[in-house]
Amino acid sequence: MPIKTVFNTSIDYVSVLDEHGDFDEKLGKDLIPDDDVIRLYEHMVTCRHLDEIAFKLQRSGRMGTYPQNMGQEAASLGAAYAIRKTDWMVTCYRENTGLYWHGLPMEYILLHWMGDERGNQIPEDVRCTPLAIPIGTQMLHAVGFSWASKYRGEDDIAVTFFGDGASSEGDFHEAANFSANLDLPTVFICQNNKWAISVPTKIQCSAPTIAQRGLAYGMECVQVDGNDLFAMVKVVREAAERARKEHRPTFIEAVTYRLGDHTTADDARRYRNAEELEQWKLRDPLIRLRGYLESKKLWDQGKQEALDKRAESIVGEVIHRAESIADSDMNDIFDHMFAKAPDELLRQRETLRTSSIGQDPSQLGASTPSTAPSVS
Ligand SMILES: Cc1ncc(C[n+]2csc(CCOP(=O)(O)OP(=O)(O)O)c2C)c(N)n1
Ligand SMILES: [Mg+2]
Repeated sequence: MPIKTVFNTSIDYVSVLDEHGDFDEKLGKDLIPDDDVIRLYEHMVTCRHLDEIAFKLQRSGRMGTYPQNMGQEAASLGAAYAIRKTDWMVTCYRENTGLYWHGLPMEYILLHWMGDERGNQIPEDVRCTPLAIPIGTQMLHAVGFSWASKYRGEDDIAVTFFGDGASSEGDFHEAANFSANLDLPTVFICQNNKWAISVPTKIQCSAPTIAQRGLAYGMECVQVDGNDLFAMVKVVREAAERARKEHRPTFIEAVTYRLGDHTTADDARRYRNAEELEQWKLRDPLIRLRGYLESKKLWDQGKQEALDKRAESIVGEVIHRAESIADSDMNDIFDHMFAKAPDELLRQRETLRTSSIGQDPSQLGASTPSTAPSVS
């Protein structure tokens, strides 16, 4: 029997506004009205400002570890703009710009990184989940949301974000397999920023694209310029439509770059080449969008200065709200795990209340002395 090809495919790369400022009129036609492009640019600038200030808050001891989002703003924002507020955004930790657009108040993410759990108590009317720090877990949660939506006969979808590193986790493969085989409305967006901390993408993915990982599960797959807001809106809109109407998942690989360190606990200069960074700075999504607006005479230096001032004041208020939140009730750390707390927990609750924690010998596993030690 002759050999025949049973599978043949290719992966498209989508770009609308490229790094040289060239705009594809055909692909970009009616994609985003000018007024919205301005609002989206203003939002990106404000979020960049917050990102820079968050870095300084960590450096001055006012916040814990923080992962900067700088350089990756277009990917999550384009997606958030393309979906509905009733859809779920299930993210990791470099999607602040999209989450704020989707409705999450900005101080929540600061509170999260300040170690305050109230930053994870998402308001009821905002359809997003707390930031997922264990790499990859959130993709499975997204599949749960999309399955629930289909099961109830609703048309909400779930859009999940993860990194290139996360696409090597078992969680991704389980989520993708489940979603494709059960026909679930999930959009998988991999932000390939070239690095998983100090591990370059090419040593944990031997295939030429990450997008093709989705092919194995029978999904539509596409690679997109993740620093191009227009291209992101285009591919996510198409994927959302496919999810809503056909209940089919899509895998989108958004090619981007993190311009900062992995987190404030990292120093990327130790493993990343300075030249690579300089090249990607030129592809900054903010520079690109500003250039687009200026070329259409929709933006100028005066508007930029006014925006920078506005952003400064918005960010100042956000930080004030995060830092002036009332102290939480110490009992909160005991009260939300069990319907009926076990005795040991109740004992800890009581000892904490009387400030005796660490002084009770039985808590330290030491036997209680029969007589008090003499003090000479
Ligand atoms: C399950 C798990 N394993 C390891 C880590 C440690 N860790 C934190 S971030 C990271 C790399 C993630 O890389 P990627 O998915 O590409 O996301 P990026 O940080 O580049 O946005 C690792 C290994 C973790 N948080 N969770
Ligand atoms: Mg990465």
